[in-house]
Amino acid sequence: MTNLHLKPQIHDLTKYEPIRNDWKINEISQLFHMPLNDLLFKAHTIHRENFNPNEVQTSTLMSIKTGACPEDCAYCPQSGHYNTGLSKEQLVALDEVVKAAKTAKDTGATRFCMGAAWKSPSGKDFPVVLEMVKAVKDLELETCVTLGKLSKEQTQALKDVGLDYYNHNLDTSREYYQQIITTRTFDDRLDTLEMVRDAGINVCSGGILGMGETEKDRLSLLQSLANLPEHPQSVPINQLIAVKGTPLENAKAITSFEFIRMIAVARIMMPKSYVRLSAGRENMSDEMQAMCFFAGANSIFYGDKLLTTDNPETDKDIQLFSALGITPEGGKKIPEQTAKLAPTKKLFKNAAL
Ligand code: SAM
Ligand code: DTB
Ligand code: SF4
Repeated sequence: MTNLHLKPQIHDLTKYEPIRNDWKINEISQLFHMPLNDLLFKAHTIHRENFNPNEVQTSTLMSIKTGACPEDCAYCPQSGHYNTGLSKEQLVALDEVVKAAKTAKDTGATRFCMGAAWKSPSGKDFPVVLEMVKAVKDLELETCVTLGKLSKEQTQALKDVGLDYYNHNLDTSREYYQQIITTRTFDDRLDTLEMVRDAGINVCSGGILGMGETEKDRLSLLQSLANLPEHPQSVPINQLIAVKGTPLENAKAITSFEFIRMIAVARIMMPKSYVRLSAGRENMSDEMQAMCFFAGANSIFYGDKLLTTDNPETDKDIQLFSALGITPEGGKKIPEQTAKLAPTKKLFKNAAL
């Protein structure tokens, strides 16, 4: 006798999945459309095989050069093509970066990511960025930079100073790319990713959901990421922050279940990558974030600011971690004085008994 409730069989959902770089769009679509409980169970099982499910990696962002970017990315408040009220700034000073990195470390972050609103780094500013990477590494933090398109020499110079990660997102599908950005191509992005990978720097590459793309575009983005010669070590999944003044200010938001499904599918397709719940957490409930962690997200941007927009306050994230029994990866205890945790702690003391 068949029991319909047991279909698909539990062993189908817990089947060992090898690392693959040949995903077909119809397979990805089948995953995406599984009953939610089956999809979550499969993603979580794979997550547990590869990671401690109660640890989340924490990265803090800093904008080291803000605004007036020559690129026309339709989502970006920093593009010089749109009026979003941001003023053009110069590269920040090295000591400001060191100060912010120290604060990030003291608050419990393990990686410090520096972002610049450039098409590509200039000859004048690039050596200063190398100094920044060295200085942040000296604080025993992991380093990440996102500077736009790189030359081969610049990539090697970043490797030589010990850069750990380079962030360079594909952002959307190849098919939808030109609707979002006209000042560069999808292939330009792949070229830089190839150089970074070949130089032996860890790749951080992901995208944005909620830019008016179709479901097929979303699945195609995951396909492009997972079918790279190596899975990116880190995969940031951003929910669009619809910033006033950008062409996407009125874009239709992705639903929470679609977003959670995307996280689960990313986890299944790239089992050993860190999947980062990135921009957009300000608009997510605690419960939605908890479901994303269950579905396999295991990294966040941590700190009150992303680059130019707001992120949940540090204390709020500490409370969320506490409520979920999650600890920041790296074994570092978040310092007590940064955590105004009294109510949550009390709640937990009672609940544990
Ligand atoms: N200029 C570099 C580049 O584009 O690679 C680095 C900085 S850029 C701001 C880094 C990433 O931030 C983008 O690739 C995009 O995924 C994300 N981003 C920018 N604006 C966003 C927004 N409004 N909502 C969500 N993510 C956004
Ligand atoms: C990524 O994927 N998201 C981050 C980081 N990489 C550089 C940036 C999010 C930016 C959100 C808009 C802003 O704060 O300007
Ligand atoms: Fe410039 Fe990066 Fe913003 Fe595009 S996403 S406008 S490249 S800062």
